[in-house]
Amino acid sequence: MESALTARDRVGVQDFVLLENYNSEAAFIENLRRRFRENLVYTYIGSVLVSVNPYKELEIYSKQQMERYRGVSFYEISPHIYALSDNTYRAMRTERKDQCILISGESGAGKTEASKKILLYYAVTCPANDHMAALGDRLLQSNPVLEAFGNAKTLRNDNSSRFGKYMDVQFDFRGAPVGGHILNYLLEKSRVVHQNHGERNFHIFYQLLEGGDDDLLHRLDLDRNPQNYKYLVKGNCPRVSSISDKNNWKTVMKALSVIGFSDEEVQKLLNIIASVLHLGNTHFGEGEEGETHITTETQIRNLEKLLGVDGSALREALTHKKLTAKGEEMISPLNFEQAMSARDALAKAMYGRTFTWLVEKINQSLALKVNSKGSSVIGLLDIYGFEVLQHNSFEQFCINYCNEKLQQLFIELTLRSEQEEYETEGIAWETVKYFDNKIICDLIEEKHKGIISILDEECLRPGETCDISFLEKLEGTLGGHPHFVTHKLANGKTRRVMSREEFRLLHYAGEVNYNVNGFMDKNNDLLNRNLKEVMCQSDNQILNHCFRREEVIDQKRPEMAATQFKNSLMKLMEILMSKEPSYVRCIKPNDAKQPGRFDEVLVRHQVKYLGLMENLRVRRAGFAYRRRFEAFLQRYKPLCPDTWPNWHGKLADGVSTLVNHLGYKAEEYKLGRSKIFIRFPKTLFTTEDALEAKKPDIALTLQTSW
Ligand code: AD9
Ligand code: MG
Repeated sequence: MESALTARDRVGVQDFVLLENYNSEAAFIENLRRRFRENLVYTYIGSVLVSVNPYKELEIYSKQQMERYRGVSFYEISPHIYALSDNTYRAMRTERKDQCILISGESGAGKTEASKKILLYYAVTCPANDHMAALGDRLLQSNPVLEAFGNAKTLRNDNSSRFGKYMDVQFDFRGAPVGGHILNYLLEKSRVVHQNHGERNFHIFYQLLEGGDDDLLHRLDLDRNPQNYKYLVKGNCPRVSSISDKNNWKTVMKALSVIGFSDEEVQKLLNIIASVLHLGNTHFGEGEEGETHITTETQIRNLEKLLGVDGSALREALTHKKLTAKGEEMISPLNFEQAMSARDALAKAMYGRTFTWLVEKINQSLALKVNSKGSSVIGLLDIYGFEVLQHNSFEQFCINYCNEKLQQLFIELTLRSEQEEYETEGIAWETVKYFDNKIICDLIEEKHKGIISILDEECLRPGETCDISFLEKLEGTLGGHPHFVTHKLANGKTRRVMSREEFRLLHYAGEVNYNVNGFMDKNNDLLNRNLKEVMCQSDNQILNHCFRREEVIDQKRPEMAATQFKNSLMKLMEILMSKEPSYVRCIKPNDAKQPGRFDEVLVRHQVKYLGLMENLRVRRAGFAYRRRFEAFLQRYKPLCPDTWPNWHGKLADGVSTLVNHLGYKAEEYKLGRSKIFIRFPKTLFTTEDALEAKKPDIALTLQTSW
């Protein structure tokens, strides 16, 4: 048999805290690489799970594997997403405290896959009765539906989530899942009308065209070729080799029915999806006086039929704007550009609001049907990772802001929990230096002075405002801030590498240049009132639900997009703070979406911005390893005649006897109130080797995973 040392050399350590040189980024990455080469995609940093996307199906997610991890102590078995799921579940059950699992990482790193695996683990391993079994099904089926409408092929990920998702799973006192609730964040609506080269619109459009039967397409007046639809051709990428739109269509239709959508609701939903495509094909002509008219009557007729709206009212609303000035209503014609953007705004609003309706419907289906006393919750957060594209806009600004907030929460909570553990164990806390990104969060969200406030103010300011005037405002207020840069240098000269339309934020994860073009429009997210009126009058129940009369009557301006997002993030932070967090930090090994490739530069960057080295330093603050007395004694008791086969005294005394016998020196370890803390990995390895020499079969569980 291979010795423990060579096994460790070959496959690295299963917990980074056991790295000899825990300050070395190179050692960290080498450990990841070794494990990745051996298909060991999971590694711990204490209780944090680091996961590297294998980009291939591994045989580690079977039911048997689930059974292996069920009820087994976290550290006694190789790291796995199931171990984390099980541990979280048991913590919820035994400590009766709500839990949450925060999954982070960049686009394509494996967040959504991880969240699905966690959900599947609960659906399979938790107790259930008939009612619960149906609930488990509905929980699982919510994924294909939300992915069809909220995911798209991007350059980074063929199945990229274009919305953030937080899902609560509620368990009853017996530990059976009894309910669920989803919160969705900021769908990337701009994708409905525009896609970058090599990217697609949301999956559902292609699924419908590819999978819908002839009768359905005939009823919706659609033909099968995505290239015939303006909203689908921008990326020039109608098909994706890794995706079967046809099969996924079937899955989605089945999932909708399992969740409880009626046939009629599905029909109305598809009417809206088809209408978005017809809207995209609606064109305008310009008259001699600059007035705009619609040149594609068929599309208007289709919309009239599919949405149950009045065609002439729609025609008017697409080419005119209704204003109220001094209490009087005025109609003013739109020019060509304005009409195009009114049309796009309508498509985005229809799609975005329908997505929210879908989530609400799913929530109704998952809602607690029985009064469940003593229930507790596990929350799952799968939210977009930090994004740096070639061209970064409002969406990236919001996404990266969200990641700043999550990083802050991570720092606060890991530091807090470490500190608390040291305190409860009665061990002196050694301060660890780390970068606190609060300064960047403030830069973005502070009232009056932050970027979001300035953007809102600029959007509300009467008179001539534009994206550039917004940028100038930013410069005026924030110039000189250590994390904010524009082309203007303090000495009045200009920075040549930056465009005049950009500002740069120095995020905790790296620098990002944002182009201000479109910021004001996207933040305003305005839809002309007369278009809203037409939608309100639709006889499609979904649209009726999405466009309320009150909205048209009430002239109060709703909150702007960035502020809405900020407020929903604040609420999310509160939810997460009230729960016990666990973390999955996902890493993408290469940009080519290929198995077996480990791009060191790419991985190093992610290790940096996920704050993993800091996380490790905090975790190691003095001690490499810690275990509860009983777990430590149970494992190593064969090594000492006084503790073998059983120790009958106090646990602390047993551990003390054991480590004395093993010759641990005073500086090598400390005993807390319920745990032993070991300073150096070497001490533990020597003990493990001794165990392996004595009891090869016992040592195997730990050793094979090293
Ligand atoms: V994004 O921010 O939504 O764009 P995610 O969610 O982080 O991104 P996702 O989970 O969708 O990434 O993973 C991307 C692809 O990697 C998947 O479609 C799979 O093909 C692949 N993947 C991810 N995790 C695993 C895994 N554990 N095993 C096998 C995986 N393949
Ligand atoms: Mg995802």
